[in-house]
Parts: sequence; C-alpha cells; structure tokens
Amino acid sequence: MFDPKAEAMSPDERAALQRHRLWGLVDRLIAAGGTQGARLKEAGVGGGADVHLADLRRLPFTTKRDLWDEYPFGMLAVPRDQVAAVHGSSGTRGRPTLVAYTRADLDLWAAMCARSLACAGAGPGSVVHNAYGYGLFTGGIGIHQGAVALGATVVPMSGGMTDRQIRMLADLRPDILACTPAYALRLGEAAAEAGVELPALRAGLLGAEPWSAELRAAIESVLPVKAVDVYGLSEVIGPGVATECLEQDGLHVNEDHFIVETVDPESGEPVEPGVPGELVFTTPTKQALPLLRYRTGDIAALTPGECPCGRTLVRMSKVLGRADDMLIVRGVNVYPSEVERVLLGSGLVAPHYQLVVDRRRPDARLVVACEALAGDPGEPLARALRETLGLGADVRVLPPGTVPRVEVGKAVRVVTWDSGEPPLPGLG
Ligand code: DLL
Repeated sequence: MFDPKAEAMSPDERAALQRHRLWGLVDRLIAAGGTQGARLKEAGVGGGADVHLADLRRLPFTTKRDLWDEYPFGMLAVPRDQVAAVHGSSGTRGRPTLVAYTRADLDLWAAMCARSLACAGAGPGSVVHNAYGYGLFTGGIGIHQGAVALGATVVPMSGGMTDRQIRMLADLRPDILACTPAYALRLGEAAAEAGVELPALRAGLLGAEPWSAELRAAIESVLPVKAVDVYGLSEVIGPGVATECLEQDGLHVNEDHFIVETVDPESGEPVEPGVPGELVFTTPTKQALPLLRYRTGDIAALTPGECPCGRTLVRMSKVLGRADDMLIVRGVNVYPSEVERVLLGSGLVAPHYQLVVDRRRPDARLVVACEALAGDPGEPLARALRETLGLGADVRVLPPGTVPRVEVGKAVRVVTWDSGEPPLPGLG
C-alpha cells in the first residue's frame, strides 16, 4: 500500500508543496548563518520568498567537500544538543562523511524507509529480514526503523554469518529480504551449497551499490525473490530516497521531501528528462543537516509521469555509476555497470566479477576477472566488450570461487594494481 496523498499528487499540487517547503528551507539556511546561507546571500537571495521552484537551478550547489571541510558539526542548522543521532559512510574514498539527525529527521527517515518497504510490497505484519549492516552505515538502522514504522516485524540480522542468515530465512519465512545485491547473490549461492531450499519471499529490497538489470536476473535465478532497487545516500538521509515498486521500472523518488534534479557533471547545467546526468538533491524538510542542491556524483536519468502502480513521483533509472568511478581505459570511458551488463548478459560467466585496472605501466590496461559457467568464455567476452563498449580488455577466466564474495559492506567492483603481487590470484 502507498499513501496516495503524498505519492500520487498531481504535478501542480506537488510543485506547490515543494515551493512552500523550499521557501522554508531557504529561510532556515539563511537564519543558521552557515556556508549554505552565506552562499545564498552572495547569490542575491534575501529570503525564501525570493525563491520560486524554477529558480532552484540558479542557486549554489553543495558538495561532499563542504561536508568534509566542516567536519564534524560545522554544517549543523540546529544547536548541537538537538542532534539525536549521527550516521555516515565509511569513506572508502577518503575522509568519513558524517551526517546528523534531529528526532524529527529520524521520524522522517523512518517514514521514507517505510515507504520503500511498502514499494516492495510490505505492509503491517510483514516479516523483514534485514541483512544491511547495523552501525554508522545507514542501511541497517534505516531499514530497521522503517520496518518498525510500517508495523512490520523486523529481524535485525546485520551483515555476515551467512550460515545463520540462511537458517533464519528458512525458519522465519520472511516476506522481504533487505541487503546489498552482492550479498543477495551470496545468500543464494550459500543456500544452494548448503542444500537448503529457501521459501519464496515477496521481494528483495536491494541497494547501497550500483547493480545492473542483468544482475537482477542473476539474483532472481538463485533466490526466490522479486528484486527491487532502493537508492539513498547518508548525506540526503540514507536509504529511502528512491525505490522501485514491483513493476521494476525505475525508482520512485520521494519528491515531497527530496527535490531532485539531473545536471551535466561537467558544466552543472540541467539535462533533459530521460538523459543521464548527475543527481542533485535538495532536502526541504530536513532539520539538522538540510542540503541545498547537493551534488551526489551518482549518474542516472529522470522520467516524469504516472506509473501503473499509481504513484506519480518522478522515476529515476538505475544508477549507472558514480562520476568518479568512471574508468578511462585507453581513451574509452566506461562505467563498471556497463561492463557488468555485457558480462552477465552473455550468460557465459557467473555473476561474480572484479575489474582490475593494471596501472603498472603508463598505458593502463583493464583486466576483467570472472568465473566461467561452462567452457572458455574468454575470447567471446573480449569480443563482446570490444563490440558493445569499444573497450579493449583482457578477460581472465579464474577457477570457481576465486573472485571475492561479499559478506559485509559494499561490493568492491574495481581494484587498482599499482605494483607488486596481483590483487587476485591467477592474474600474474
Ligand atoms: O548506501 C544508503 C543505502 C543503504 C541505500 C541501503 C540503499 C540501501 P552511503 O553509504 O552514504 O549510503 O552511500 C551512498 O551509495 O551515493 C551511491 O553511489 C551508492 N548507492 C546507494 N544506493 C544505490 C543504488 C547508502 N540503489 C552511495 N544503486 C550513493 C546504485 C547506490 N548506487
């Protein structure tokens, strides 16, 4: 079930609500007197009344660098003692990113995650097996609070201890599995290894990392689930920003709380609907760390219009990748997810792979490490990568079980080989 009042508004109703909320945000940022407020004043904005929705595209951006520069609490828009919790991301790319929540923010977050679960078909009384990591990472605690807010029964598994997860899935017969797509695959593989036939689940609510439609097919072939995509980032709130419904045709962005734009990652200018661009979010209702035009680095396309499920929220495509994950191999630009599509679309290899960027020489070489389902797919895959993506890659077919499986945290799809031993056995 979904809330038609919030999720099926007409475009005019929604625009009026966004405009009203944006007005409030601009006033709060200016009153808080921080970096974002100062930039608004520099841009000639004296208060929310000056800002219409159409002006948003002319307002200043906020970036991850701002969060780092003001780490840990410099960007707060409320007094420190009103912060009820902090979360963040581990900072695989450098410093950790810390975000703060007031009690009202935690309620909003729970409501957004309850919407995500409802998108995946959950309702009061559903059993939610939550294998996202609990802790500073937003996945575990976010989905947990969403399940509680929905009136579901949450099983707080966190990541790892795969044998015990299989046992609980078999015994508790949950409706929803919530975890990363790579871990869903691992669970399917581990259940098969243990000879356990898992009972059918209604849906898998999978996200926190990019995954292709081809990986969806691989997951649905090893686990009895309909796999739907959930997107979010700590800075904006965590999971619950956008979710696919059971139509599996794009992620509904919760636009009443997260105003979304897509811009050209180079110029920062808006791109047309349907064209992939960098996702930019404004959070008009968040209190502790409200963001104006936050640049996510994530690339996806937006498509307006009503979904057969009844929601009128704008839909975003699956995330293609992060602007900074784009590989440039001998002049060819490619996202890891595009390589994933070719690999898994071929039907020749198992859904476990890693891309090794060999930088031991000045002309970087891409090594695609994968595991064959049958025969020797090296040559046909190298040809498919060349023909589809224009990419010259060295495809290495490794023995089954060689590519690392993910038990905890996010899948590492790309590794760099700078010197010394190869990052995976068998690549030397
Ligand atoms: O990954 C929040 C989350 C938890 C989302 C659980 C969904 C499920 P961070 O750790 O801050 O937050 O990482 C955010 O992960 O900017 C994207 O690059 C990537 N990401 C998250 N969801 C998806 C997705 C959580 N569905 C960063 N598809 C984001 C592709 C995703 N990338």
